[in-house]
Amino acid sequence: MKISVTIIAKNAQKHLSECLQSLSEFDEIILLDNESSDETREIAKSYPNVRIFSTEFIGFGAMKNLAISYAKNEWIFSIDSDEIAEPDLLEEIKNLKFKQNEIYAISRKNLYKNEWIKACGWYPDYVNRIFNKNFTKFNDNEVHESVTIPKNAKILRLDSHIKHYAYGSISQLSHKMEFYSTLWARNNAHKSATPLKAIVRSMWSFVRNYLFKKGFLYGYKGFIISFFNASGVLVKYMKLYELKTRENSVSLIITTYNQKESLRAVLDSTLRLNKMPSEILIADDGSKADTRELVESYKAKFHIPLIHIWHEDRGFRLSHIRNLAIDSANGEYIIIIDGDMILEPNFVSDHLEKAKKGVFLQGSRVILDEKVSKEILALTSQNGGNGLRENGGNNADNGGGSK
Ligand SMILES: Nc1nc2c(ncn2[C@@H]2O[C@H](COP(=O)(O)OP(=O)(O)O)[C@@H](O)[C@H]2O)c(=O)[nH]1
Ligand SMILES: [Mg+2]
Repeated sequence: MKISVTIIAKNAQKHLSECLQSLSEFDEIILLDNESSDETREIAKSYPNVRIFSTEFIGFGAMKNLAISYAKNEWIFSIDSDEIAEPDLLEEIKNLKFKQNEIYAISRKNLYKNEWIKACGWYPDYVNRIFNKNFTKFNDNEVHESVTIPKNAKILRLDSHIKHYAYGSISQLSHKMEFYSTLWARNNAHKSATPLKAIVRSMWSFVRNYLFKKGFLYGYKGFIISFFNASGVLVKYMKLYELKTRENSVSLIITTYNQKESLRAVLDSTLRLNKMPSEILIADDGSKADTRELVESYKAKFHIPLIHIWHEDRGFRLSHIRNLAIDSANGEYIIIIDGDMILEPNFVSDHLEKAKKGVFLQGSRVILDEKVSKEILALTSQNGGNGLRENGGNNADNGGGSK
């Protein structure tokens, strides 16, 4: 059959032979291996119609598209390594019309521990799997990927099935729940998430699958499947909620090198922030002991950790100490400033307002001349660290500060 089968696989030895065996009539099978450490590649090599490629994990959607890009035929049959094409499916595929705008959907028999589960929303479970690669492909979702449906597409449902070894154990259910919920939360930052929504949705998911979709007919298996489904819903929304409330995890990194007086002024300005970071790290490019003493003396003034990261003075090694500080930082969001930049009170809150995944935010600075700088530093040291309270306010009024 002049169709390219595409499979992405990771540690798929358990069902791969059966899978490939069921596909032996196809012209070629592209197997894209995602860093398997088991016998996946060896098994694949023993089938003459298989071509093996490799990738790291780049997301399920992107991996499926990468596999398609290696296919020599226009028509693609995308199947997973734990799925088996049933014999009558092959016959049905042979008789398809293969019009370019047609997408063929196949129903899956999903198995839990070798039992076909027809409840819990697991059946008929149509998935779009056969299509022309010049017409469509998968979306780039990291998880829960699907074939993009163009406007003029015609989706046709086939009568025969794919057998899917969906889950073989409770550990597998729980492991996948953990993996998929993390990916989902990372990819759905635009959605809203609150603890209440997480709880209500997950309870509804359980009731729907166990009662309305008749999970109870399958004894403990129906219960476990509904339970993990519901847990998945709870955990994915809660993970998203935690990501969204990441203002609790901002690391402010301040670089310094033997500039104790200005560092004091900078630390004073951080004490006046209207939104505190969750920690401050002083990235010290090898200052003498007096800087350490200054940092020590400030620790008690903060209710957040103030951490001194220091390496030996062996020349200008600012990038290195910055990287050390970034390595030690616990925050999800990192802000780096120099040890002579006095912050406006809204510095961190402004950042959080604009913070976006994949975006670097850059601020500008108001450069103070020597006279003003000296006055500020004199005030700071005179007042034992509190002298800048008013000056800082003036700076803010003038639109100054480093943001
Ligand atoms: N679980 C998992 N599967 C992967 C990964 N990379 C590739 N795969 C393959 O992706 C396909 C779908 O994975 P599977 O665990 O069966 O997910 P399901 O869609 O929940 O049934 C299978 O062919 C796997 O071998 C990975 O990092 N994790
Ligand atoms: Mg599977």
